[in-house]
Amino acid sequence: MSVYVISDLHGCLEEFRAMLDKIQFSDYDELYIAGDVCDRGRYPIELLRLIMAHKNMHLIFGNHDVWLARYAEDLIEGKRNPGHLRLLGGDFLNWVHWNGGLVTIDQFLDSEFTVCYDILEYLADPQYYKELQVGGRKFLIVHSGLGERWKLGLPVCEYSESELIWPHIGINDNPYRDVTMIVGHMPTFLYGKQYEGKIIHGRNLLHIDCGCVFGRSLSCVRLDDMQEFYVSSTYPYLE
Ligand SMILES: [Mn+2]
Repeated sequence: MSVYVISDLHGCLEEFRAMLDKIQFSDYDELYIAGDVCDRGRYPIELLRLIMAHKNMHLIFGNHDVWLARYAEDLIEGKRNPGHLRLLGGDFLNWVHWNGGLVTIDQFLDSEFTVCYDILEYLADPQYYKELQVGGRKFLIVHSGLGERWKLGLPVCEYSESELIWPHIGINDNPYRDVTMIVGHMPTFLYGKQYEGKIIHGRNLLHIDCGCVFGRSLSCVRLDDMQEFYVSSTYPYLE
């Protein structure tokens, strides 16, 4: 049995399937997804349903998962009465227009009601971080890493939802000396050309969003031996 971590799938179903093949993922393994299953990529809802169908795949929420959770009920109402969606303002439009939500919304609205309600229920009990121990080593998995207060070294349970899903952290921003933090959220190429499509190793901190939906790669880490796996992206390369 092995424990894997992956992040920022963003609808990249083909790459995700290729990764499961590559790591030979089985019913005896566990996979933690460090947030952002939906939006931007081609198959967000199908991907989410694949994850929901596996009891050994665990979603830790990112900012994009929060958007879908927040608006799932409105989208169901919108299936019955399309005018309802026009009433939704600011943050909904921000998701639709600037954050790749349109493809998720479109596919959600095209799904059967039973599927929509399954998704609503699945997203109703969010996890924002996961602490675990594998092979004597302690890990903390959290979508963005910790917010501005990270230097205070507060226990992770003291941070608010938004501090765990929104900050853009530095390469070494981990206050915990004996805990390896694993984060996504910021595609690694944004930290510099030398990190294109690769995991960044900070101080006790792994940045694993390798920018699959931006045309780089999908990465996955096996916590038992810290081996890294990569799958090439099928998406266009975005500067
Ligand atoms: Mn994110």
